[in-house]
Amino acid sequence: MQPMVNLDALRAEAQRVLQLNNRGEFTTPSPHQYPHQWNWDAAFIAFGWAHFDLARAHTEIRSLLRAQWRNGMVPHIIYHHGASDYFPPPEFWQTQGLAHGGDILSSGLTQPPVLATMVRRIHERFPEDASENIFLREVFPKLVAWHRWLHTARDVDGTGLPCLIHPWESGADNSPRWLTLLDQITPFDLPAYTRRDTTHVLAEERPRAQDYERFVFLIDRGRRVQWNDAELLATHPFLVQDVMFCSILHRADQDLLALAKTLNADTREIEAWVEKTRSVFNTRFWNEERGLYLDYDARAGAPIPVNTCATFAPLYAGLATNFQAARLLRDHYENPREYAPSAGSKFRVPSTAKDEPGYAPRRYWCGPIWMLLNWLTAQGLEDYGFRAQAQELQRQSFELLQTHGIREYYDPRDGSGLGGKDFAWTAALALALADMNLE
Ligand code: 9WN
Repeated sequence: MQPMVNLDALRAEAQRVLQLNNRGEFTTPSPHQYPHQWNWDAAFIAFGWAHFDLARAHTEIRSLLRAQWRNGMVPHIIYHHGASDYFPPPEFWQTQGLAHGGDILSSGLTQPPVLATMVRRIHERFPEDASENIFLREVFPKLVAWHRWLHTARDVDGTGLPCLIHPWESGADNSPRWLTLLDQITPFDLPAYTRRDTTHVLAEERPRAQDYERFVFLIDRGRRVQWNDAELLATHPFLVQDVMFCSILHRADQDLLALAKTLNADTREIEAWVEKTRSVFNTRFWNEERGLYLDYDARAGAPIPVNTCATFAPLYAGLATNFQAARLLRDHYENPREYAPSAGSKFRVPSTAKDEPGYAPRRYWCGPIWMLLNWLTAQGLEDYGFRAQAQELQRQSFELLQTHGIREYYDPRDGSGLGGKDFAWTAALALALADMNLE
């Protein structure tokens, strides 16, 4: 028997978790493990706040954008209250005093740009609200500046598809799609450091020691060139184009375009980004032989042959043809060896295909289910007319949330909760999933 979903109770629980993590001007992802503000978490969290308190949603986004760099980048960690027991501490990044940097302590990396999409969704909830309209005018140019930086400063090959310089920029830190590349890197001159994450969460649910070493090594390479984008594109040992990041950016570009129209702003530059991505995306990422999307190692000039849940993100972006969508569904999403439930593995969507050698059902981005990925996949399924599948994914997500709590991620085998507890973006995504009217 499937448990009944009590949406009112789920919404109340989501609100409790947001309030628990509320630090006034920003919201922590979880009470202890992540005591700062994270970029894409904040975007979802702001959308979550908009269900109860529009002004609080505005505050969340204003806090995030106050940390925007002068070159347009919106950083991935913002240390509003200075150092904590989180590693890396603010000074580790060496981002202070950079001419192209920001005025608030931050990391030197960015994260997937879901913000414009969430700003549009918030606007659609309150189209006539005076404070919302002032807010929209204020943030719109900042969003454009960030997207411009992504499409230009991080463009290595004229495609306008941004390159990532660290797995943390993908948000899917230790996904096996990145581990294949990290394993080829031999760190040198590694600075001394102490991990803190495993004091909060079991080591077997977190990245391995060798992955962390490479995360630190890549930060060190970035700070040695003062986070100069041209130098990073030319010499950095990790340079990738990520299917999911580019899909999120493409959907956000389309949302930015809609916002530009609402504001009667010039649309030409944004339209050009949308058209350019449309013209290059499938050539760069689609693998006809396997019938899925693969990330691209821009340093080596080769696809990364690892099958992860990022392959469904082009549905969310509207970038797959109907034929590609049908293949993704038939050969992968519905395939019990990869993403569909199978004996001993009840829930969707595992973040890595179950038959990949790097699949590990309890280790962070190597297999566990993330609400963000479920929401993004459900959106894509709905947009392409796979309504029954979207509905089933929504139902399974509610079951996970209701039975196992608002956790950071979940084991696809039995649904047990993993990583941090009372997780703020999971709460926000529960609200987003509840908004999807799939009945
Ligand atoms: C490093 C906050 C963030 C998420 C990322 C997730 C994790 C940080 C970490 O937590 O990353 O940025 O220390 O592991 O991978 O997606 O934004 O929730």
